Amino acid sequence: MAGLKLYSVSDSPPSTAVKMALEALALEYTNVEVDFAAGEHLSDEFTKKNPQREIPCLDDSGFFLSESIAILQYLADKYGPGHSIYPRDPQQRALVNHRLAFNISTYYARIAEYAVAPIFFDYKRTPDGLKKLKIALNVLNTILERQGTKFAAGEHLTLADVSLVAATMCLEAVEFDLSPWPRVLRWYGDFKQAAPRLWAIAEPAMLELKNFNKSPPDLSSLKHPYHPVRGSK
Ligand SMILES: N[C@@H](CCC(=O)N[C@@H](CS)C(=O)NCC(=O)O)C(=O)O
Repeated sequence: MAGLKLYSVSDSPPSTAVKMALEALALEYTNVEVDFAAGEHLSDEFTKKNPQREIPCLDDSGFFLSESIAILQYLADKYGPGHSIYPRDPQQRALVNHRLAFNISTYYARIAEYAVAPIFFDYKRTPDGLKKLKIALNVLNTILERQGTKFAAGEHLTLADVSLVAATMCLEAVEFDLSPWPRVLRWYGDFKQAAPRLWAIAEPAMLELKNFNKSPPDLSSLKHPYHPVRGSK
């Protein structure tokens, strides 16, 4: 089908990052909500689109792409060349790419393990997980402090902020106290103020996660290949 189609889940942080980038780049797209609880992303049909069996997945007229970072970069390169969201200057772009790599390898990875996975699956929030998360927060706080800029990779909002905010909203959802990381707290608040249209996309996802954190969804009929499902036999 012609045009952009996004396979996403409404409370998914990486899906939220892609939706924010689509909005920032003023791109029209068709959203396809994937039924995670029913394991739609594990189906043979979805596996043909994304062998990783993960959400989000972009379909650009038959060109399929997963991994939110790759999707953000592709959208900006193809549909927003010259847009300040993904600067062309090699060093500025390298800083954006660094923040994106840091997010996927470390920051969101630790948030996902500590804050998000225990909402949905039979995992506990452990002291080790907390220690690793705090180290990642220390790093982001230090980057922001040393750089002294409003946004994560400089004075302009970039893909780095979009991706890192989608991760940080999970901490807000689980009511994690960010006050020991004042630069992170300030940057997160600044983003909400500076980009209300983007935050209007993230906030409902954050609130959905917040509700699920208080009252976890019933995934007991999901036969998950690797996550321990709560309440399953
Ligand atoms: N690195 C991937 C992570 C994607 C991801 O973890 N998506 C979750 C939903 S938020 C998922 O599809 N998980 C598959 C599963 O738990 O079965 C990205 O940034 O897009």
